[in-house]
Amino acid sequence: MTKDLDHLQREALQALEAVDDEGALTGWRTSYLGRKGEVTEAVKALGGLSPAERPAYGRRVNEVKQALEAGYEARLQELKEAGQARSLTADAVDVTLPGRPPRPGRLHPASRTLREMYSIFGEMGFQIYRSCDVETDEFNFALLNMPPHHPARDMWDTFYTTVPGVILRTHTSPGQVRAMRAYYPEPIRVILPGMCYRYEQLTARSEFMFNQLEGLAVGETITMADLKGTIVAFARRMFGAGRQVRFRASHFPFTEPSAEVDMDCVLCRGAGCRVCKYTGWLEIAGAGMVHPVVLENGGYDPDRYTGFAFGLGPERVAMLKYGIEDIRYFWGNDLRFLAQF
Ligand code: FA5
Repeated sequence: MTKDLDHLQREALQALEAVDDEGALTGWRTSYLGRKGEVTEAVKALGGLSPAERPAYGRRVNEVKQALEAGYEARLQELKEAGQARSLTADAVDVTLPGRPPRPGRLHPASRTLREMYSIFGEMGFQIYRSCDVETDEFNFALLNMPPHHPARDMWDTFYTTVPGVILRTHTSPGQVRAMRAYYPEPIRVILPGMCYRYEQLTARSEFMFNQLEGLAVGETITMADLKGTIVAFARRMFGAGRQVRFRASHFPFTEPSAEVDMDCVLCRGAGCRVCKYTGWLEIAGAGMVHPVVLENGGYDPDRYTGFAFGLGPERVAMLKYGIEDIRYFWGNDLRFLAQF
């Protein structure tokens, strides 16, 4: 009997040497050490032996079982190591190859223009005041001297939310009252940038969403001359020294007097061309002296304080600066356009 066990051990260990992958190793284990495997059967045979034969046979069959189990573990380890070594050579990375350069992002032309405007106004002492994109009817219209049914509201129709009286702002001007209430009774010199939304016919010059940059100065000695000086300095810093700026009488319910600000055409320098519709001038902003009613709504006594305000369109400024023909490129998300900046 023990001779058979010697034979079994020799044969199993020889077979183990020939095993060269983990699948075959599992098969080997089943046929020798599995529930119906040869070693298991040999252990079961113990029951049929005489009491005299049992101790020697039992000891030997245990030795065989342990030798095979140890052989199995050792082979498994060898196969795993060989597999790892193979994949290290097959999947090797050549670390000396040049890397793929990451493509850095860039600023959107509107953000770029806004930042340029921040730095110009920043040098003139203006701080940035961030107001809300989602506004109330009260701030967007009523506090700016446009009570319900005021005809000027038609010019600035907008998007409405499902909450009555809550709208997307049509201009950055509601931020004037918010800034005044935040700064009162200090003098104010702020710019208010951000998105505005309008129910608007889309054209090459008009979008339904666009940025504005509002300027607001309030103090005890502010005059129209300060407004003109500020806008002229901005135009010359943004578009080059020697730019001509003119103020054309206009009307906004929240400024008195009000003006549209024009700059001589960047293309023809005032001679007249297609871009300026042969007038020689391009409109860059709405502006004026803050209306006494608005000063009062912001908490400032209009008998003591005065202020100026203006509203610039950064996309329109960028169109002039970079010669962009159609404002719809800005939010069309076409990389061929955006990658040029
Ligand atoms: C206003 O929105 C006033 N709140 C401006 C103002 C501020 C006047 C402070 C007085 C004092 P207006 O609707 O003209 O005015 O817009 C101002 C600027 O925003 C325009 O000159 C233009 O540059 C830009 N803008 C207006 N509508 C659009 C549009 N649909 N698409 C792109 N830019 C626009």
